[in-house]
Amino acid sequence: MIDLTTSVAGLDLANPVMCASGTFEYNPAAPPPFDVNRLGAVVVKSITLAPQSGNSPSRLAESASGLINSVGIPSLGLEDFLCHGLGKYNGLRGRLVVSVAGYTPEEYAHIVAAVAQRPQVDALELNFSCPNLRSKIMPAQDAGLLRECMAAARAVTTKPLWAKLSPNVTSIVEMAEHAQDTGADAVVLINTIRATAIDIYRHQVILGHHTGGLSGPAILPIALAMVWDVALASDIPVIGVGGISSWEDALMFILAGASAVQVGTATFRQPLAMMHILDGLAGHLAATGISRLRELVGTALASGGGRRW
Ligand code: RRO
Repeated sequence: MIDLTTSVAGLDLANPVMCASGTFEYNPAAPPPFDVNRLGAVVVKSITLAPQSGNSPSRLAESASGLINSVGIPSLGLEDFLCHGLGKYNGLRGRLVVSVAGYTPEEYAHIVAAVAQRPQVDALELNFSCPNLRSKIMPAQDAGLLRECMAAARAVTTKPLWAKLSPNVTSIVEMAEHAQDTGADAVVLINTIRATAIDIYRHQVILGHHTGGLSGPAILPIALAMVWDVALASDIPVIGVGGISSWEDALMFILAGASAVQVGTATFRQPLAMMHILDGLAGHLAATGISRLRELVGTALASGGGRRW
């Protein structure tokens, strides 16, 4: 019997595979071509306090093995989410994680307090790292602001809080420690990497916001190194995300210390990617005679010689 269960800071998941925020919209009126209840968790696109329309087009540009987005969190706002958006997930049997984005510590506290009260919400992912917002500085790039936002959210709920961090920092380990210090139960590593693209015929930058965030296979080794660094240096649970498109990719993150993984850009190319990853992980365990996936979490860390920081 293959056991794919895992847990993230005490929150049990049926398996380690979840969708990355903003890359998979669940709508029971137009269901996806797979059983959503097979996912370890569904992570909802970030919601903001006030409605906002997102960035002007173009919002997407392709690059080698990657996708650059500058979507800018189109959001109907907190009230709409609570009245209409959240209800779409009522039929789900798996875990539900709501991603939250704010512009100030007070906004994080306000949204988290309201969303966390809802019984169907199992955890909140605090998006501190969207590269496409109007604010000049994101919390994930400013230790003081990160600490304020994290502490403000922590003060209003006992539900699990996952801090999603940015790769665009000098030390991901230090930022993860700031998040843990101020109340994060887990860190989600990584958000997209700041990037851009130029239209060579128009001599213009392609994205309406000028720059965006790079995702997809191009960023996998970078994300993996950050998961590895944080897992080696600290005991905060890590959720790995960045370019995962196969079960082998997912397994690398798990061996590097991720308790669970998120799949984003791969779903755009292959809508069944998450199911293939799930099946592939189960097949690998069966083939290698390992019955429990959680036994594999972090097992490659020993080859790194233990703690380095
Ligand atoms: O909406 C976006 O532009 C966006 C978000 Br919230 C995020 O967290 N990461 C990203 O690459 N794009």
